[in-house]
Amino acid sequence: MDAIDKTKQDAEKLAAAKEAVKLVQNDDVVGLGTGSTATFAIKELAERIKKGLKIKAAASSVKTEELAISYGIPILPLETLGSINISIDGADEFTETLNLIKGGGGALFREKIIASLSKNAIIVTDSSKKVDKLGAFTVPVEVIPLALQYALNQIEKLEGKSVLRKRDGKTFISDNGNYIVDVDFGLINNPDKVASQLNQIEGVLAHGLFINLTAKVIMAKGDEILIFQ
Ligand code: ABF
Repeated sequence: MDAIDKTKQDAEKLAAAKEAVKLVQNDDVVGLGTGSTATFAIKELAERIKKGLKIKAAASSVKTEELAISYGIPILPLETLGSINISIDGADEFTETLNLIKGGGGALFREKIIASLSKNAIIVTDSSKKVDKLGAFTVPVEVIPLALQYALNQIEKLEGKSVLRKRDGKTFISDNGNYIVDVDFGLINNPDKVASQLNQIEGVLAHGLFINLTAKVIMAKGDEILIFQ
């Protein structure tokens, strides 16, 4: 992952977000991601709505829902949706094969539901997120509280080093009332295998390995827009 300064990184996030929002069409149901890059996209979408675009949206977190409502974007309850036309979300890492790590913001479960429902799941990133192999960023795993110790034991058997996520000194609680465990697997040679091993642990609601869920990554690098699909 290349280190880039924050101003440059924000300019790239905005450029990628703008490019993605161009793909939204009238009457689409749009899945809204979480995080700073997705926030740029939500603001851009709000601008297009002001100019007459008609859409409805589904939010991947309470924070995103509040933001969207503050911009007057109509929100549909996720549980009522059988499909989503297009979703726009960020990522913590991605590879050219369109595998991702997501969940740094703790919204991985709803983000995964939105990506799974989406006919066109678009990821928007700055140039720091592209990696040859996933795993420098730890894999977030959302665990139902009463299964915590069991899940930690099982993750240890997979040779993952777990850290229970804290925020401001307190245990972080997801929008769904669960814990997030950040797991260091080192660089991951076989993300498919790790994803399916994590899926088999009782009490794991979701993990941040997004495999075969992405249609396109739009990455800005300086003044360039690069598309991976
Ligand atoms: C969400 O926000 C997450 O899945 C990912 O963890 C994070 C990326 O944040 P940012 O766009 O702020 O880098 O998309």
